[in-house]
Amino acid sequence: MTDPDSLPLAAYREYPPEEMRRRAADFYAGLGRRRTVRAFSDRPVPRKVIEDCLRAAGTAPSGANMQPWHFCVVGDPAVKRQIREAAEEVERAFYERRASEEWLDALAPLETDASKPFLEAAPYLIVIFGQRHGLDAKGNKVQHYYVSRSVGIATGMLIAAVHNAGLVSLTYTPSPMNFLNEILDRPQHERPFLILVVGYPAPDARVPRIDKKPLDEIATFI
Ligand code: IYR
Repeated sequence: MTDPDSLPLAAYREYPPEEMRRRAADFYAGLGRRRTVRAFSDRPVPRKVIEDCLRAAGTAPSGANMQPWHFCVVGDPAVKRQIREAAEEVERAFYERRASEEWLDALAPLETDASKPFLEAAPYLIVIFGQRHGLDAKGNKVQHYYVSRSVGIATGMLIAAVHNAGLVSLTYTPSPMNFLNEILDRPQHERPFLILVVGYPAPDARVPRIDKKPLDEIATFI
């Protein structure tokens, strides 16, 4: 029996093998140019671009299609400043006390420290929350499934969308992140997942000399 609520797969497009190979290679070449950037310009970015990148992220697959995410887009300079101040406090504790020597050694090539000027310079901070449960129209809890996987997938798609638009991003995770619920007035059943800092790179932006593992190190064909 055909499910009466199902639809034909109208949007699917098959490409001839040669075109498929070219598209896969071109997509890799494009994503391969993405770099995480920590020095942002304060040049404004059209809000419509951010909206479409968020719409792209919102197409992500999720457990039982619950779409257990919320994207809080911070453009207000006063709120960005609040986030910077709270984050730098958390980071000072991290760099001075909480981080192990091993962790600090692993971070050394990135040349990070507790100072986070990008949180005020960048035009947009997209604070991504995962919702442990949903709420229906009557305020009853709706179970969510595979929340961290779902939010991780949506975040990956957002990063790719931002890159595709010609902007740069930084995946930023102060720890702990619960100060974001207070500043952004998000309910306790939403957990901050990460802050995606988005904008143009500073004209003098530099990136660490790091590389990605080759295919034979990251994949096994059986
Ligand atoms: N949140 C800190 C430390 C940090 C941790 C990891 I794992 C990184 O990949 C980079 C930084 C900071 O942003 O400085």
